[in-house]
Amino acid sequence: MFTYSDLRAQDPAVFSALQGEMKRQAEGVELIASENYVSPAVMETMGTVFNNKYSEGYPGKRYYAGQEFTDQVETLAIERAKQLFRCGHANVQPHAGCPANVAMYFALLEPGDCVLGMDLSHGGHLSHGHPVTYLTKIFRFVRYGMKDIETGEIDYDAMRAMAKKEKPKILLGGFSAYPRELDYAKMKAIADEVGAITVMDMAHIAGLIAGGALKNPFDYGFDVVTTTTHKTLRGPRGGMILSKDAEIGKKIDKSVFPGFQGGPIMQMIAAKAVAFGEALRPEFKEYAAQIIRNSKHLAQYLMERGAKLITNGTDNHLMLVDCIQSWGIAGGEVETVLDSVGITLNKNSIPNDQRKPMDPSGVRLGTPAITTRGMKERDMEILADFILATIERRSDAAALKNLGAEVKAFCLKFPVPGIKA
Ligand code: DSN
Repeated sequence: MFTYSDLRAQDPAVFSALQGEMKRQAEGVELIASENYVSPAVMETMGTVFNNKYSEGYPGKRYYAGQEFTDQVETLAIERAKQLFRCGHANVQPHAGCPANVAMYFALLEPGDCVLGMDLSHGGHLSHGHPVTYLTKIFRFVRYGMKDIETGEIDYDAMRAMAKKEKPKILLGGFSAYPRELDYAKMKAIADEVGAITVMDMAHIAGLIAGGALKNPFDYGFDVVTTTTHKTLRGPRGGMILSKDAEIGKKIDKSVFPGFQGGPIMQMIAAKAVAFGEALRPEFKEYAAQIIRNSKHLAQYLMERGAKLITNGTDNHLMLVDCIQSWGIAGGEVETVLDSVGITLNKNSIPNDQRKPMDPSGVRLGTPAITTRGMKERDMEILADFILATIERRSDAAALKNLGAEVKAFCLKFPVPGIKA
């Protein structure tokens, strides 16, 4: 456990906010599908003197002197990432997932080139070419989506037709709100037909792939995989770009630095090495499998009690609930009332949503963080009962107060790593 004694003495205002956040995390349920709790060792590494070093370049080829130990930790992170995901090259310097995707596009495309990616309203991500991003000023994004929202099956025939018509240079997989698995073999075959590079943004499911609970796109011949390191992979906040071979890796490295970034954040790279070391251990396989068992159990339990889930279930760590169909209220209202009892999730658009993005019909929830705390299937039922009771009694202030106390008592049985309750 950390004492933060220097911070406490020097800056009471920041310490007080930190104390509040630690209490919030310990006493509440974290169901935001992209969040997790890192181990004390990863947390410790993020606060080390590696912060003090400038290390532009790559191990063995830096611009400044004094890189003996930064080279050691970056090499460890690279080698562990390659081993974890069975690929030939890893760049561990991207500061986050969006910068990783931007560097990837510029490494592989020329201005005006086309990318065929997942429909954003079917679960795709902003960095896959949402019109609000500057990416769309430079590259042309076209879309594939689900054939059937009831099953979540991707329309691979439409994907093939679109690929033949638009001749994309990249066929892009990946999502932040899609509860099913992609058929990488079919995607690779379509890409090969039109000469496209295959890229998977596995940010949400990296830990599930690392733990062997979901398929690895590299096993199906994918060329490049981008990711964040802090979601299911349970590492520090950051990004990473993996490639199947050193040839593509060279282009990626040039694009990350000096193309887009300056000095890498070395304490985070050291923490990535620690997190990847954890993910290589046998117990991480069990963690990944339990995330999915919890997710499927929670999904089933909620559906049996009237919740309408997009695709009627889940194959991964997340589920998307249509709140209008389930309970006759919008996602934002569900988010707010659950937050009031200590259950955190996020409002989310659903496919073909009739409502605006800031006031959508759905909520997204996921099990990576609660699984890290040690919750199992029976606990999913308790959580679902809290969720359903909170929504049902949303106008009853006294009931909400009692529910908040019950949620807190329940959570305190599952310590958050590194936080003393
Ligand atoms: N913010 C992340 C998520 O919640 O999925 C994606 O960028």
